[in-house]
Amino acid sequence: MTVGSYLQLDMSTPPLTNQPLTNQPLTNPPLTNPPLTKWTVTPITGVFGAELTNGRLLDDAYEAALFNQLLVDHRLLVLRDQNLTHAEQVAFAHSIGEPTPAHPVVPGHPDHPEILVLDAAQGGRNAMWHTDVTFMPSPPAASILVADSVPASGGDTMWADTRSAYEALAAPLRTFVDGLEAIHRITPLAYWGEPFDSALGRDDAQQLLDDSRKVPPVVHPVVRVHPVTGRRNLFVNPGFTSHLVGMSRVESDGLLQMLYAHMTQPAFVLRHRWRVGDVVIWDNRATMHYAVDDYGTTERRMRRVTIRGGTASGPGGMESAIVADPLVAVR
Ligand SMILES: O=C(O)CCC(=O)C(=O)O
Ligand SMILES: [Fe+2]
Repeated sequence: MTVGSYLQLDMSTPPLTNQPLTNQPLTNPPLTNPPLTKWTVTPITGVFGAELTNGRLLDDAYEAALFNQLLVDHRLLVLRDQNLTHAEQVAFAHSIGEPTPAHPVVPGHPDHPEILVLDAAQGGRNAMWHTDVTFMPSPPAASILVADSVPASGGDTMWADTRSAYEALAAPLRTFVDGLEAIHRITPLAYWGEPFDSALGRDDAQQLLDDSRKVPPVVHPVVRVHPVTGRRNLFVNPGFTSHLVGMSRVESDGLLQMLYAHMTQPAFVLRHRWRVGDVVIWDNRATMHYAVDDYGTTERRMRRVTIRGGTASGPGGMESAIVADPLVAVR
């Protein structure tokens, strides 16, 4: 029997209803037909995320196809006590897909070019809701984050399930957002000619402006159809989405703020309390995340590897693309 023969791939999109959240179909059910695996799969919230226990990544019984299935089913997987070395993190990334270089503009680890080191002492704090690298036409499909040093308290990371958020929108809003397109930029503030946020120092502001000149803007559908599950999710994020196409700034900012407030409601969010040796892997196509910055100058060091992904497809067939004209939204 091959691995694939017992994978339960749900390609169907269930009819969308507009019921209160508590009446929504359970999107994170315990697996009713457990695959033949060593993993014990424990859902984390009522809508997404699962902890895998009772196994080690990359050991003899590890099955990449099964792992990928669990990842798209649950959107986020937590594995404690893995203590992966840098080389093992990269090897694991190869087992589930093709690792990308660490980042389009930030240099990777000197010995492991796929690894992005996020050291709080070096400014590696990501206290902003974002989906990784959506300023590129083909953002990563998944991210693999390992904790090397964590504060005794604080320094948690939060993830939001953008699929459940989409499915819980009122029906007329789902129809409305299905047809929208959004511009994403490495430095969203720079689009409007205002890279100089008052919270930034001069060097950081200069860096933002330089980055924005190196990486052209891209357009993505606001609603993404997941390439594996066929389910729809919201695909805008405050970190990199600068504006909606064809709208005034008031319209675009107002709509995006409403979507962000909706997406970050506690019912769609989980919060991970890190221990050294943890690995968290997320489906970067259907989630966004936020690293809580509540630990002052305490040491916190993480390392990330991203898995190559494809362009996003919208419900009407719109595909992500580089934007030749950065004034695309000016009417
Ligand atoms: O430091 C964290 O918890 C998350 C950092 C982050 O945004 C990422 O790894 O993509
Ligand atoms: Fe991130």
